[in-house]
Amino acid sequence: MGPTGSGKSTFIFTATGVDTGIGHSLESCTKDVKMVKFSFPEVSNCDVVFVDMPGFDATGSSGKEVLKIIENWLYQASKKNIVVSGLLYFHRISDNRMAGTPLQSLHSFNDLRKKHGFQHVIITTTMWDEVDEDLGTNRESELKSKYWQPILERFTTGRFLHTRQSAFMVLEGFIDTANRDFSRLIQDELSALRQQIGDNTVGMDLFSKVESRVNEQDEVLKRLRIEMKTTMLLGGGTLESVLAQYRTIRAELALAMEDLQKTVDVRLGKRLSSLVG
Ligand SMILES: Nc1nc2c(ncn2[C@@H]2O[C@H](COP(=O)(O)OP(=O)(O)OP(=O)(O)O)[C@@H](O)[C@H]2O)c(=O)[nH]1
Ligand SMILES: [Mg+2]
Repeated sequence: MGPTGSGKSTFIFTATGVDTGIGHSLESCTKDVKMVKFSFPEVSNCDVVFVDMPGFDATGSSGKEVLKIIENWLYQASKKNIVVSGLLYFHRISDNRMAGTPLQSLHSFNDLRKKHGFQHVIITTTMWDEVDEDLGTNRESELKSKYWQPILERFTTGRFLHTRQSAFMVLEGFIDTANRDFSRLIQDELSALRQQIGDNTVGMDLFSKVESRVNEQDEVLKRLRIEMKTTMLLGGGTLESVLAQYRTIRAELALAMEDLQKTVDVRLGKRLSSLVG
């Protein structure tokens, strides 16, 4: 969320390659809520769904209309049990005043956040290529102490530098939390699977293979993420070899699951299935 033209759709395009509609004219571009599902095992073992919202101050619509569109989406999402893991709020670091639109937009965002009880906010600053870095850094500090801190209860900040790497760095906190939750759910599903097998000895042997491959895959994914970060920050690294290892384990896990399902009549949990899907 954020003011029109703050770079919301550009961020999604840069991270996923999916163009939800980037506006290059003076008119607001995104008019409706658009969702982009993104799957990238090197970063996360669960799908990330981006939701692109219209700008709070969209041209041709009143602020109230935009809020209604956003609120309606949030309401429908809660009815479908879609959990919003966090909110990205966009701000152009090139804005040289915090008055009018950027300020009103921040207040509207905060009202919405409070109303829906959202805790996790990442303020994402854009247009860093349009300002001198020192000037941008000073602005960022001033924004933190005078505007964001007094308005938002809890937030972190991230700089979007128009690159895919920087988009992932911005999302890191959300992705880490989602990965931890996902790993916990996988362990729950493994316990449920073990219970289904009961005292079937052959089944338990095959289950052990599935379990160890799942845990190996989890480990290799953690290493892959560290490699990704190192490669992004420093270049080089051994990303390719860890990636090859990940692919091998994934194929072995698929075979182990197939063997288990051929031998014992078990139902795999949604998340376990997604590990090889
Ligand atoms: N120079 C520069 N231009 C950017 C950056 N991010 C976005 N833009 C440009 O800003 C313009 C608006 O970007 P959008 O992504 O459409 O902005 P939006 O927030 O989705 O706008 P609405 O859909 O109207 O709410 C486009 O011309 C983008 O190419 C950035 O970091 N640097
Ligand atoms: Mg847009």
